[in-house]
Amino acid sequence: MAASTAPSERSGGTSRRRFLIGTSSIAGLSLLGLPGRAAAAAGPIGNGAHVPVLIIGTGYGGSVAALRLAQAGVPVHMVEMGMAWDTPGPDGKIFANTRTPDYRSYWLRTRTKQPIVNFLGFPLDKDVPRYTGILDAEDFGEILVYQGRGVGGGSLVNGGMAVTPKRARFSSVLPSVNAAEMYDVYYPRANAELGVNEIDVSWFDSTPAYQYSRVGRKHAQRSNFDFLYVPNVYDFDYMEQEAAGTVPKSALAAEILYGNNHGKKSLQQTYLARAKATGLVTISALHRVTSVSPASGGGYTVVIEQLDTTGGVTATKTVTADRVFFAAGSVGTSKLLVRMRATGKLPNLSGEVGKGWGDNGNVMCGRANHLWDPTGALQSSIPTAGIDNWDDGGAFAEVAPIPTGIETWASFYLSITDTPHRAEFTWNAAAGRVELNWQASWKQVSIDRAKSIFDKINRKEGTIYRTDLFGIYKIWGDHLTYHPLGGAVLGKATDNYGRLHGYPGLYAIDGSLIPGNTTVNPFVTITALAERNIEKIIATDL
Ligand code: FAE
Repeated sequence: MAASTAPSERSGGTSRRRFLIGTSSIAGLSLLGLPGRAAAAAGPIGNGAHVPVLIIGTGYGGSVAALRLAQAGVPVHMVEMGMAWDTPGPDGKIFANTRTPDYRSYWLRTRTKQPIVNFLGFPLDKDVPRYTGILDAEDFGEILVYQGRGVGGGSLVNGGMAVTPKRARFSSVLPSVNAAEMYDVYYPRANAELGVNEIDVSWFDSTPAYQYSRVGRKHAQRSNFDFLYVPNVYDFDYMEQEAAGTVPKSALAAEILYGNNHGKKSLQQTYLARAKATGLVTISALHRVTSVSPASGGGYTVVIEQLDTTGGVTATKTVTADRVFFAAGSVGTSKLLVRMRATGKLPNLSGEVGKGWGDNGNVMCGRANHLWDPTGALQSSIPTAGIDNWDDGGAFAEVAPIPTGIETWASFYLSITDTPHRAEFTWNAAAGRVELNWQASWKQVSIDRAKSIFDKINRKEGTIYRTDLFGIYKIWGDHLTYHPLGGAVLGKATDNYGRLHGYPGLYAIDGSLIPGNTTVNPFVTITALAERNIEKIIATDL
């Protein structure tokens, strides 16, 4: 019922930490006998290279690891299968608009795969040239898993909703992790580094761009649900300037799913910028790790394919690394580890590898409002409102935009739900690929939980569900997830800090550690957990 800010605790407390890191950085450099900032070689990794630390992937987990290792004086090489996303296309922009997807929008597809497939009976997808674009809609048969591809991982494409879960719920997700430490130290640190900020409620109340959220708030409150203003990494001061017409528009020009050209603090602007500024971090973009195995002289042999923008392999490189961090995301890390175990490259990995995968209970739906209740032609693409019915109905719903540029009279929601179902990645030797045994029917639990909110709102408002967004007469967007989690679960496939059982020097440090659900949007938790784990690893392993 009450309107409140989401429970994120972001007190400072980082200055002493920065000092300590600064000190250990100097110590680390002299221990390693390295010439400081000149230590990292420029350019993509070369065949035959030997690096102290190789990080697979440049999303949240990988970026945290890179920054903290570099600050401790350890040179780091990051390998990213997607593009660098630092060069404008022919239209002068780096990223494509959601209203006009083009070659930049999808990872190696010849046709877009938009989360909302239909609008007013018309299919939305269209042909695009095959390209190493920014959004991957990876198809596992019974579920489509959306992921960001490029330097910055999911931070390039996501909604920026930066939610710290309620403390009471955290321990049900990760019982082996000291919650007091997380909420006193690592969540505040993650929020500060990510640049999380909150919307000015008086502006929220007055701007046309959030009329859709105000309608969402009104309907939630009239049905006695808890309504939250959700923090975000999009700079709300910038957004206010967009509304005033003084800066180039991004959130107010429907940019989000295929990247934001302005305003959003993706990892490129935060962790990765700071990591690169140490001079000790190098990134090879359009490089995909295909194999990790113990090297005869110690450390690990890593095989990497260099890609061109059509996905073709232009070179295969073999390098050695003393330590390897798997930060390829829940799906990327799980696929690599499962394949390495099954094909004898890393046969001693735990039987738990591949297990505990979940979709964070994602399910989408739209509601059709009355004609006197418009949601606005101008909709900020950055969601900043949520409805919390977790304790009573097992659902947390974000009030999401449909930034079509026309009035739709639709309210749109992405719900995160409490679902018991967990899938497993396995190796199909005959097909030569990793498969996921998720079943489409498992989404019924998520639908039922989401209905705990929207059936009630519909009853109260005298409204109905939209049936045109996910097909013809299909209410629920239950074919996808934006929030893959698990596959190398903390305390199961790894120890309590992400060290992979069976192989000293191999770590998982991304969403694969989290067992399938975070009760809210996941990236703040992924970041905070990575902060916790890398601190321990630097202190004890390096
Ligand atoms: P991730 O960010 O996925 O990074 C993994 C990186 O590894 C990627 O860049 C891959 O390209 C790369 N990679 C994979 N395999 C390889 C390989 N073999 N070799 C080299 N590189 C590889 O992992 N979360 C929120 O909290 N709030 C939101 O508002 C939100 N909205 C979202 C909207 C969309 C459309 C999507 C797709 C996701 C959204 N998420 C949101 C989820 C969030 O972005 C996701 O949980 C994190 O990005 C996961 O972080 P990781 O570090 O696990």
